[in-house]
Formats: sequence, C-alpha cells, structure tokens
Amino acid sequence: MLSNRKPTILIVDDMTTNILLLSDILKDDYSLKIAKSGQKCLEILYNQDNIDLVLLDIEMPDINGYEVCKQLKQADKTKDIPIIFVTAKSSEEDEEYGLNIGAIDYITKPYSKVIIKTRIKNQIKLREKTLMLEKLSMYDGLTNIKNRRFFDEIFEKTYNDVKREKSNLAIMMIDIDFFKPYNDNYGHGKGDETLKRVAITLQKTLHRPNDLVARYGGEEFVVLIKDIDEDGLNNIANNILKAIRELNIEHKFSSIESFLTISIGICFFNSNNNLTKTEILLRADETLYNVKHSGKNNFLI
Ligand code: GH3
Ligand code: MG
Ligand code: MG
Ligand code: MG
Ligand code: MG
Repeated sequence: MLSNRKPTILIVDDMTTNILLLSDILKDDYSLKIAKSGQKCLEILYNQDNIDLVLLDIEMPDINGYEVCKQLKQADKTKDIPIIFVTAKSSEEDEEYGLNIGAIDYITKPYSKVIIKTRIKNQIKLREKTLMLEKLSMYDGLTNIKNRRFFDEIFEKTYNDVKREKSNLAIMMIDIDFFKPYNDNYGHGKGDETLKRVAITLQKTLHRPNDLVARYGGEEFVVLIKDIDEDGLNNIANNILKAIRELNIEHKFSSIESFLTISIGICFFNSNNNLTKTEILLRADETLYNVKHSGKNNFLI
C-alpha cells in the first residue's frame, strides 16, 4: 500500500532540461523515475506496479504523449494510473483533447513551481484515497481475507481463462460445523475470534499464488483453485481438514466431536463438463449439503 512508502512519480520528457526542472521541484517529496521517450514510458508502466502518477510531455520524437496516454488508458494494468500532461501546447483544443482522452490534469509551460507542486500533491492525495478504497472493497472486515465481491470478480476471470486454455479449476465451499451452538454457548465474541482463526488457517494451507480463499458469508468460506487434478484436490481437502483439526479449538457443543470441525463440498470443472459459473457454485453447495447430511467433518467431490 502506498501509505508505507513514498509516492512514485514517473517523469516522461524527451528534453533533459525539462526533466531536471521537474526533478528539482519534486525530489524531496517523491521517488522519481524518468523516461526519455514514449516507448520507454510504456515499457516501465507495463512492467512495474508502483507508479502513482505520470507527468507526460506531449511532443516527443517516437510516440507522442497523446498516443501514450491512449495506450495506457486501454490496458487493464495501466488504465487507472493518473496522468498529468505537462506541455508547451497551450491551445484550448489541445487541452480539451488531452483531458478527454483520460488525463486527470493538463499543465502548460511555462508553469509556476509552487502551483505545479500543489496540483501534483492534490492528485497524489486523491490517488492514496482511491487505493485505500480499492483495498477496503476487496477484503472482509472481520477476517481480513478476501471478500465475496473480490471472489466473484476473480472467479469470472479465472473461469474464462480456463475455458480458453482448456485447463481446469475447482471450487470448494467450506462451512463450519455446529457453529450456531458454538456462538450460543461460547458467545459471539469468541465466535468471531474462531472465524478469524479458521480464515487464517485456510489462507496458510492454500498458499500457491493461483489459490484464492475468501469469506463467502457468515461462517462459510469459498476456495478457488486453478490447474488441479482430483488427486491434488484430495490432498488439499485432507490438508485443510487436518489443519483445522490441529487448531484443536474446543467445541463441547458439537454433536460429533469435542473440537471444532468443518465440512467441504467440492466441484471440479474442466472444459469437458461445460458447467456454467452458477452451476459450479450450485454443485459445490449441493455437495457440501451432502457432507452435512452424512456426518460432517469431511469432504466430497
Ligand atoms: P451446520 O453444522 O449444519 O453448518 O450448522 P451451523 O450451526 O454451523 O449452521 P447455521 O447456519 O444454523 O448457523 C450458522 C451460525 O453462524 C449462525 C450465526 O450466528 C453464525 N455466524 C454467522 N456469521 C457470523 C459472524 O460474523 N460472527 C459470529 N460470531 N458468528 C457468525
Ligand atoms: Mg518534448
Ligand atoms: Mg447454515
Ligand atoms: Mg455451519
Ligand atoms: Mg452456513
């Protein structure tokens, strides 16, 4: 997150004097990166994640600033990076055009040092707020793992990738057993604490970069795993059950054990079985229901 580091600004200009002037104004408050051509600017932004603002010249010999801006606004990875044009092109038409293709501000040369510094500071503040909101909208407030909205987004993308690549994925629906009696007897505060411990344990057990764990609802979690076969799924499900068992959370009010347990319903998808996203979730849920009705503390595929 941006709050832990100095904001980073990319200065794009083909003329060294312009770069030096801006660097001098900004170097105390920001980390600076320099690109001396449109092409170089695109390379940097396609390959790095930490640029918070781009100061973009328009007249450059290879790709001009307008073209760079348009390309950045078209790519998913770069479309939200704020761009400010800093240019000698001072006509109303140029400025209108620059703002219309997605720049957040347009500053003409010669500029006042204090004004450009302040305008940049304001845009950086806005960027910080946007990143914070983005982060808040992805995470579940209680457990700090990803939330259902984030899961829905990634599931949609992953599902489309898997269809295109003719690979596969699995969805696991995980539900804590006898959690109502747990809450009723140990109290809601203890229930919250236990939910957090279960969430952290799931997250630790599913550590591959392609695995996603999210809180799906109350005491229910969902796991998305890409590129997996049935043997792999069996292993993962057993590891999850084992990890929850090893937490050894006392549950005297469970009808099956003296410790907390979970049930897991799994739906495996590959391009042959041709299920829709809704059907995949529904099947995982039905399978979970079957686990619940055949003794709980187990998984089924
Ligand atoms: P089963 O074994 O069939 O899953 O039964 P259950 O008691 O776990 O399921 P039920 O759906 O009857 O109850 C779920 C409980 O989960 C009820 C609710 O109080 C609790 N719960 C849901 N969200 C939260 C939460 O955020 N915090 C706490 N402490 N409890 C929650
Ligand atoms: Mg130039
Ligand atoms: Mg229920
Ligand atoms: Mg439950
Ligand atoms: Mg439930």
